[in-house]
Parts: sequence; C-alpha cells; structure tokens
Amino acid sequence: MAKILHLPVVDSTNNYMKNQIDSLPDRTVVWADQQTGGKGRLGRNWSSPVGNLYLSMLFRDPACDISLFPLLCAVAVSRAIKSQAKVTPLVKWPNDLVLNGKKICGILCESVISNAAVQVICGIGVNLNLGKEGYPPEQLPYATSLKIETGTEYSIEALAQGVSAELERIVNIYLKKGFAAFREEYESVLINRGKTVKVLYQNQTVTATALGIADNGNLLCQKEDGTVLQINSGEASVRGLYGYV
Ligand code: BT5
Repeated sequence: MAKILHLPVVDSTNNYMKNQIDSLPDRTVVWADQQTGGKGRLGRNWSSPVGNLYLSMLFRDPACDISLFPLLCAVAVSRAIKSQAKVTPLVKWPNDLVLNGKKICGILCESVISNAAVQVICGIGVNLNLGKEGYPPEQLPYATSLKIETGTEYSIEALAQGVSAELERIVNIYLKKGFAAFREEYESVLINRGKTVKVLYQNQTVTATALGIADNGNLLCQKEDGTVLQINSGEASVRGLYGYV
C-alpha cells in the first residue's frame, strides 16, 4: 500500500512532490486540504480552497508511455467516485471528469527527470464539498462539485484513499497489459464519443466527429472528408461545438 502524506496547506501538491522527488518512495501519495498555487495544464490555475481533494501520486521510472497517465487517472477517479457517491462521472478526453455537463475533476500529470530516470507525478483535483458560491459563473462557468450535483457531503480522506488505491491497481495492470486493458471502460464513459468536436491541434482548429480511443490513448476523430485523425493527448484540447462538452 502506498505511503500517504497529508498536509493542511501547500502551494501545489505536484510542486511539493517535485521539490522532494529524490527522497520520496515510489507510489507516495500527498494530499492537501488547500493549495495556494494550484496548477492546471499549460500554466492555467486550479481553484483550490478548503473543501475539495487535491492529491498527487508518484510513479518512479514506470517503463511505459507516460502520455497515458492522465487517462489512467481518469479511470481511477471515475471508479472511486462511483463507489463513494453512487454517480458515474463521464470523461471529457483526455483528462476532465464531467457530471451533468460540468467539470468536477481535473488531472495534471507531469514528468520529471531525476537520476537519469523519468518520474511521473499524477496530480488530481476533485471538487467535493463546495456549494455554488465556490464556482462563480463569471470565473468558473463550467465547474461544479459532487455536493452541488448530489446534495451530499463526502469524506475527503476516504476519497483520497479510494483514488490512490484504484490508481495503484490500475497502473499495475497497465504496466503488464497496456492501455488496451482499459480502453473499453474508458470509451464507455467518454462524453465526446459520437459528438462533433472542435480540436485545437498544432495551432489549428479542426472540426471532426470523435469516434473513440485507440489502444495508445489517442482520440480518433473523423473529419467531414472522411479522413481519420489520431490526436495525441499531449498536444490537443477538445471542446464541444457549442461549449465545454
Ligand atoms: C486541469 O487543468 O484540469 C488540471 C487540474 C489539476 C489540479 C490538481 S490538484 C492536485 C495537483 N496539484 C496541482 O497544482 N494541480 C493538480 P486544465 O485542463 O488546464 O483546466 C484548468 C481550467 O479549469 C482553468 O483555466 C479554469 O477554467 C478551470 N478550473 C480552475 N479551477 C477549477 C476547479 N476547481 N474546478 C473546475 N474547473 C476549474
């Protein structure tokens, strides 16, 4: 079982891990009540007041394609939420979890080279116990929390344990069998599937229909002229034609 550290406050659980990377054992988990500098992808912010889950888990030198980690995290969080809140969030490829059309979880996986090996830090933020006042529409129009959607409060610690145990289990299977072992499960909750999406890809916007996921985690999209594109999660973001999903 992974070692789990709990901090009352930190700038970012991902940064905390990066700063201590050489002294933390494989599969260490750190979670915090609050982040003062929570990070999203591409330099964006992650709103991180008290009441939500902010967690990072370290995988030391996993001999695999690290671009799949956001997808593995999405499966882990989706399972943990389903087991504790009895609702099934959908996945907006590659790394958002969505409930009733709004974002309840964001994932930021970062790789760090240390001692000539690639270490992967999986950062996960889940909106749990904040009410509507936590997500002002003028700032976070696409955000929601499990409490808003289900009317119940949840134990942050229990979800931290559930997410880390699932993620460890999933990564162990992935290391033996590859992403193919999770492709079907991922596709079954893929909100983009069959929808027309706008893909921001290599500085271009392409409109296409999302078909599904390849065994390597790429999003398969078909353009109007029939051409099928494989989009790598590291280089693209996807929006619905008329909004967030
Ligand atoms: C993400 O980025 O969704 C990745 C978020 C990862 C957060 C975790 S918390 C633990 C670990 N430590 C960190 O410092 N980070 C990780 P991205 O796809 O770039 O989405 C960021 C965008 O989501 C922002 O620009 C806002 O529009 C929106 N956003 C910010 N805070 C939000 C929140 N709490 N809930 C929903 N949406 C939010």
